[in-house]
Amino acid sequence: MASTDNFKPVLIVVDVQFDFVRGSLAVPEAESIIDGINSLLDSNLPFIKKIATKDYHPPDHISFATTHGKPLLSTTTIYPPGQEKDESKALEQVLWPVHCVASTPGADFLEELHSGAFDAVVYKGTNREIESYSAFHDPWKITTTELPQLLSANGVTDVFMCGLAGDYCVKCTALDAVDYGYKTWIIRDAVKSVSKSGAEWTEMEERGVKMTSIAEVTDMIRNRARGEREDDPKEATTDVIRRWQC
Ligand code: VGL
Ligand code: ZN
Repeated sequence: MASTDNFKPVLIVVDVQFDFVRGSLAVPEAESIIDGINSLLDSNLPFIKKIATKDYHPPDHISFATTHGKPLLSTTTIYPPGQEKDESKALEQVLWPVHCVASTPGADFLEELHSGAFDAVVYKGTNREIESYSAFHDPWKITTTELPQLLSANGVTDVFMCGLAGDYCVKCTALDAVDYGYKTWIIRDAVKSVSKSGAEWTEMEERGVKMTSIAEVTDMIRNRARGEREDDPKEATTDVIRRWQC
């Protein structure tokens, strides 16, 4: 029996940029996930959109240690701009090396990434005073990217995510995707984290994010998309089905 569910999956490839792979904030083992991500981008899996995100900072961004004259990986307390006295809005910010500065090579997609496959690129962290790990909005919801609109306008049901870093931008984007009501999946063998602790996977699973793998997602998306087509009498021609079998 063909399935009757509505299934409109998107792929979000988070921050596969030079600085996070071989640059100033290289994530351990990031090189090892590039081929897998390219295989997802190359496959003619019926994602309705393939979206990239880019961390894209001004040179004196609030998340940079140099901006505060403090040691790398120390922390500082940040507040929404103009609300520096509001302790209820205080957040602890890790101070990073300068990375992904807008219009510099460090912010470019990794050269080997098959970036021609992307339908859209979402930029985040572009405001000097505001950090945003999530590709949806900053933690205070002062700024929002075009991602929420992009997903809702396309009737997306499921968000499949891979990229860098599992414990920062991938995690925050996944948790927001859940909050926006999307069924959210992490393609586990296509993500690497800054820290080795692994706490991010438990945190995400506790919040409703599902874990999957490149192999599993490939099967799931082919089968469910085919089921959708078989339900639709107008489309259930041999040609269409053959096309969806890849
Ligand atoms: C990220 C640290 C700082 C990320 C971005 O993409 O996960 N991590 N800025
Ligand atoms: Zn950043």
